[in-house]
Amino acid sequence: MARIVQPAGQPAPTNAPNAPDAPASNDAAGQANFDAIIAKDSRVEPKDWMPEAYRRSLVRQISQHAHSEIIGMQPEANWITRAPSLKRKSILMAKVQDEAGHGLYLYSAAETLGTTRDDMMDALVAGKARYSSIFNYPTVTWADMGAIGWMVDGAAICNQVPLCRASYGPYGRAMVRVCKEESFHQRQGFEILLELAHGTPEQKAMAQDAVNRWYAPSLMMFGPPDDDSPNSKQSMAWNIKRFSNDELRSRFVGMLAEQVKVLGLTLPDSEIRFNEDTKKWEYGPLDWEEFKEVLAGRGPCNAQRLERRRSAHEDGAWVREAAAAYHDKQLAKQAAEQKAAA
Ligand code: BYC
Repeated sequence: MARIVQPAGQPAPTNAPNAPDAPASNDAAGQANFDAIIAKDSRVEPKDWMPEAYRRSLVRQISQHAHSEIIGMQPEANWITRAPSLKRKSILMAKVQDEAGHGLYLYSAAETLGTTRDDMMDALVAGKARYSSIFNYPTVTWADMGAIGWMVDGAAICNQVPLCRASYGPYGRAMVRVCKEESFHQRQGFEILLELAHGTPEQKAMAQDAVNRWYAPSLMMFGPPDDDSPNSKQSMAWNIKRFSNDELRSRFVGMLAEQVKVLGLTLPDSEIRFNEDTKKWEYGPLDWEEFKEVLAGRGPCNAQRLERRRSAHEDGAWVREAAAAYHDKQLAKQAAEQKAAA
């Protein structure tokens, strides 16, 4: 097993068994320690030795997750200036701001694995990083804010509550706070739809249309079917993922099937049923070709989302430069003070 070497600028803590100058013989002890942590269903922390494949897989998943939160701000930000009341506007602004916060917790969690935020951001703006397929669909009416909250944040909760128990400590802990906030997001979306569904016939039709459009893409958020999910098996063996993509999707359908009755709306799938034998919710076929197209960058809004992210990144260059200049100034001040005191 190759020894993990921290990238430049990210020195491993000196007590880390995988610090660059640790002897290679630590690999066997590190692996044994790692295996014991996983077997006990305990937590791996940044200073612990971990297999490189585990580290890579976590960076893959956590960075994609962070990018999803940041790109996910765009479809809803589209409606901030057009929200139907001051109250709705302030709620939506707070929600979009929360998503930025989620991105920051997650980038920080990924940084503990030795990757830098700059590298992750460069990969995103270069179009080399994944983010959730769902954010490549347009938000065409106000009801889409309801459908996103109810279905997209609802799917996120189903997927992320088990991630609170992910074996990697910083990821699991970030998820706890994220899930609390997603619960609020989900309820505000449900409430938007509830109000529209009990409004005028036009408002009810708008709510139904949004549910119809967001239903299938929100089911696809859980990833490809299990047979077509190359990462699931290993991620589950490492206690990162706790349930398979199809298992979580089925639970989510069950949640929607009950809640949609309260809304007085319907789901655009006549095949939804609870199978008493398997005790699982079943649903009609999803268009996995469409999913692949979106992942390949050819979804309805992929180009627009990336372009917007790129220009926001460029527009923010002066902030990063100012922060770096301030940091350098503080270091110089500290050095001068130390010199004077010596
Ligand atoms: N979209 O082997 P699989 C939010 C990729 S934001 C794009 O099953 P895995 C919110 C997958 O990455 C919350 N790509 O993978 C924000 C893999 O490609 P790579 C978003 C997808 O990792 C703002 C390949 O397909 N949530 O809530 O075992 C406003 C094969 O898949 C997708 C997260 O990010 C997809 N839908 O399982 C409102 C959750 N699905 O990496 C709301 C964290 C799959 O091999 N992530 N792929 O190149 C996860 O839980 C898991 O990574 C997944 C996929 C379940 C998504």
